[in-house]
Amino acid sequence: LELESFLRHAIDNKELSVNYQPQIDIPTGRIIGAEALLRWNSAELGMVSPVEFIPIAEETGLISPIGEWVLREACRQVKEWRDDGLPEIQIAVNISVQQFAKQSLDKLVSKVLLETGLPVHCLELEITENMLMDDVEGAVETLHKLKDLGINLAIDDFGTGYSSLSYLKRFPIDKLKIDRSFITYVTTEPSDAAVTQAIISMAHNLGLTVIAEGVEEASQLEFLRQHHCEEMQGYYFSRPLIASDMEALLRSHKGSP
Ligand code: G
Ligand code: G
Ligand code: MN
Ligand code: NA
Repeated sequence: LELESFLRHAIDNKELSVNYQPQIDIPTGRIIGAEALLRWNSAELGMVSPVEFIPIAEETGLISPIGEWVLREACRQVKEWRDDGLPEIQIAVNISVQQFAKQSLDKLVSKVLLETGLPVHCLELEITENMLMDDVEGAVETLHKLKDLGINLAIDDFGTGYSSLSYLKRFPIDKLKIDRSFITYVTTEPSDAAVTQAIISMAHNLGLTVIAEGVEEASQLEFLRQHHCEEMQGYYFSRPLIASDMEALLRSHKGSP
C-alpha cells in the first residue's frame, strides 16, 4: 500500500528512467537494437525492481500512465539518437498484461509514434506468450491492429509459458525471444540445448527471427552462432545501460566495421 502511494507520484517526481540493453546481430556483431528496461529510483524506497512494482502498477491501474511514459520516453530517446546520426537501432518495449488487454493499444502506439516522430519500423513491442493464450481470438485481433501499423512484434520469455505451437502460426509476429533460463545452461545441459535448437528451428520454419536473451558467456554465443540464431542480448555484450552510456556506446560503434 505504501509502495502504491509512492508509485503514484513516481512520474511527477521524475523518479522513473529507462535503461537500454543492446541487442546484437550475431553474424556481424553489430548493435541493431536495444530493449527498454524501466527503472524506478524512489525517494522513499531507493531502487525498486520492475518485478516488484509492475504487478502493483497492473493491479492499481497505474500501469496505464507508467506504460505510456516508458513507451514515449524510449521512442523519444531513440528518435533523438537517430537525428544525431548515430547508428539506427530498433527499440523493444515491454508491454504488460493490462496494456495488451486494452482495446486501444494500437491507438496509443500510433499517437506516441506521431508525437515523437520515431519511424514505425524502429519500434518493437515485446509480449509474453501467456498474454496471447488467455484470449487467442482477441490477441490475434490486437496483434493484427499493431502489425497493420508496421510495428514489429516479439514474443518475450519464449518457452516458459503455455503457448500452443498450433496457435503460434496464427499470430502475426516477427520474432521469438528464447528465455534466459534455457540459455544459462545451453552448453552444459543437453535438454536446454535441445529446447534451444528446437525453438530456433521451429521459428525459422515459421519465418520468424530468433533472439536469445541472457547470454553471459562466449561459449553460449558460439552455440547460438552454430545453430543460426540471428540475435543475442545479455551481460556478455552489455548490461542494461543508462541512456548516456548507451549513447556513448552507439557513438563509439559508429566507425567500426
Ligand atoms: O531489467 P530487469 O530487472 O530488470 O527487468 C525485470 C522484469 O521487468 C523483466 O521481466 C522485464 O520484462 C520487466 N520490465 C522491465 N521494464 C518493463 C517495462 O517497461 N514494462 C513492463 N511491463 N515490464 C518491464
Ligand atoms: O523478462 P524480460 O526478458 O523482459 O527481462 C529482461 C531481464 O533480464 C532484465 O531484468 C534484465 O536486466 C535481465 N538480463 C539481461 N541480460 C541478462 C543476463 O545476461 N543475465 C541475467 N542474469 N539477466 C539478464
Ligand atoms: Mn523483455
Ligand atoms: Na524475457
